[in-house]
Amino acid sequence: MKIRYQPLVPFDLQATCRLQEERHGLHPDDLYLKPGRIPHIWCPGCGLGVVLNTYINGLKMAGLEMNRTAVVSGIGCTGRVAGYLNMDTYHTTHGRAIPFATGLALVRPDLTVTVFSGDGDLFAIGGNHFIHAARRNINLKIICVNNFNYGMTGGQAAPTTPVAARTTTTPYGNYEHSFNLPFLAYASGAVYVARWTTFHARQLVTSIAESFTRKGFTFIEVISPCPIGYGRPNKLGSGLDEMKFYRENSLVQNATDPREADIKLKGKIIVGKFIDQERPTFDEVYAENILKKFNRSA
Ligand SMILES: Cc1ncc(C[n+]2csc(CCOP(=O)(O)OP(=O)(O)O)c2C)c(N)n1
Ligand code: SF4
Ligand SMILES: [Mg+2]
Repeated sequence: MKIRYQPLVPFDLQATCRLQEERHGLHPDDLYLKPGRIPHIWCPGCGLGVVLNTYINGLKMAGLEMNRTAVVSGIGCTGRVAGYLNMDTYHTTHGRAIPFATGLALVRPDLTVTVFSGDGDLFAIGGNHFIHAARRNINLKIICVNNFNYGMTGGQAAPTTPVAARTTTTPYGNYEHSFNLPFLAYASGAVYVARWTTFHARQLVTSIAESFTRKGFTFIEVISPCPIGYGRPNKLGSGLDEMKFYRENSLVQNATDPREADIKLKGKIIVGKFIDQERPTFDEVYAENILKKFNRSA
């Protein structure tokens, strides 16, 4: 293939559209990104670029067509992924990604619907939607980027902020117990539960690809650096320092009982695939128990 190098001017829509029409860009993954949207808004050292890249590679590994997939996000730095991916994406209101995605997944069971959002969006304002979608086993692939705070709005405490961690709203330390997200997902009914950090990019790609092949509600937590909102008040250094911390302090323990996976400030982080089980999905139960009565199929 002939590669023509053409420097991209930020937000040069025409140049990126041309590259796309030619079906090549400066990087093969450009095809997965909406023309003209790069550079992104994320801070230097933020982990979100890694997570976006692993999602693209998860699609590739699973062999999923972009026109058979959709991404729904809420509001937050993480929620911005929806604006960058070149597929059907929906940037919904804060905390409402799961109900929006539920409707989409129910009317379009042929699509793989991913909910891509932050810890605050999915577990603070959106927490109620999360537990009920998991309980119903709606066919949704959830990727939650956990940076332990509300990054976008200035580093406030979230339900994931570890005990004693400092944030703008907990300047003397947070003394509310934080959610253990894999345990919460499992207890609510998720069929697939994994946790990785942005340091574990390869394992994360495999988990994302694997989750696409599972029927029902899957949950992947990605621990990700937020050097601005969380790293700075907790003296964790740069984004790269947070990656080094993950390398030195993560314990890969597949099949860990999720209740053992609590995270403590500067403590060890247990990562791995924790749960992989089958349970009838909402669509299956509905078809079997309701539609059948009216001689209708899903
Ligand atoms: C209804 C409503 N309440 C509050 C906000 C303000 N708000 C925007 S993003 C956000 C928190 C985002 O945190 P998180 O989901 O963890 O995403 P991050 O920025 O850390 O990736 C809040 C509180 C809003 N946009 N809408
Ligand atoms: S505030 Fe944090 S999460 Fe948001 S872009 Fe900056 S580093 Fe990333
Ligand atoms: Mg967050």
